[in-house]
Amino acid sequence: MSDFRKKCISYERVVGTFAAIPHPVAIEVTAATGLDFLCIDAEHSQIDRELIENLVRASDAHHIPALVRVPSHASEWIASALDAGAAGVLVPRVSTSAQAKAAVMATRYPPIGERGVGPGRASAYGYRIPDYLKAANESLVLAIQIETAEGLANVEEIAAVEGVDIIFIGPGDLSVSIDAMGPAGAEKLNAAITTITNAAREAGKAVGIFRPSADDVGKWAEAGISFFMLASDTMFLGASLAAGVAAARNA
Ligand code: 3PY
Repeated sequence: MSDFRKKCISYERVVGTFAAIPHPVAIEVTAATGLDFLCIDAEHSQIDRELIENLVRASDAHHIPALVRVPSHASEWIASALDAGAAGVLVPRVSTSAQAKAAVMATRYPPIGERGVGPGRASAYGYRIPDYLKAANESLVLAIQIETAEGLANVEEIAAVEGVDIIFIGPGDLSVSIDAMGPAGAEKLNAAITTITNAAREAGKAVGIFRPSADDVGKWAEAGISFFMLASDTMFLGASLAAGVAAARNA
């Protein structure tokens, strides 16, 4: 099993960020910061399949596991990200156990799933297929994202699906879906996050969450969350430049 999956499924705290800038230079900068992983965001960016492979390559050069948030549930996207050498996938908008099972099927080789065998970068373009087939089910991380009212209602059945490693909470979409946006919705949103966390931990799954900053990571860690996606490269770039500009103007 990869060290990264071992850490994830044993509830060790891991901290990463979304990589949304479509260039390997941004991956090199991000990968050198001491984080545990990064997640190439192909859902909310202009990153395409060919670029995913180059971004994974850049992350590998720094020995940082690169997950890919695929833009859809399509097995072709999951296969392509994994064949490119991603350490795992984050599948967004999973609202039913059937969708969670389909993600497992696409991510795991038989006998657990039905991922197709291809001579991609992950298996040294076919030279190491037997080794890769043996290692992949044990080493690849499957995170699925709960971020809808339907997903919240079905969380127990979703969390029970075998082959899923991490239940990842998307608070932004969830707050929109359950009508809990802004400060007025904070209590309702926090209750939903707690419900998902408790259901997932009850089912033996690790829990992840997106946080725009580290401000309340300690609080959510105490509640049982261990996988933290801290903002994104674009958010950090904007925030730190804005702070620097403001400081320079006032110096
Ligand atoms: C959310 O907060 O909804 C997310 O998907 C985080 O990217």
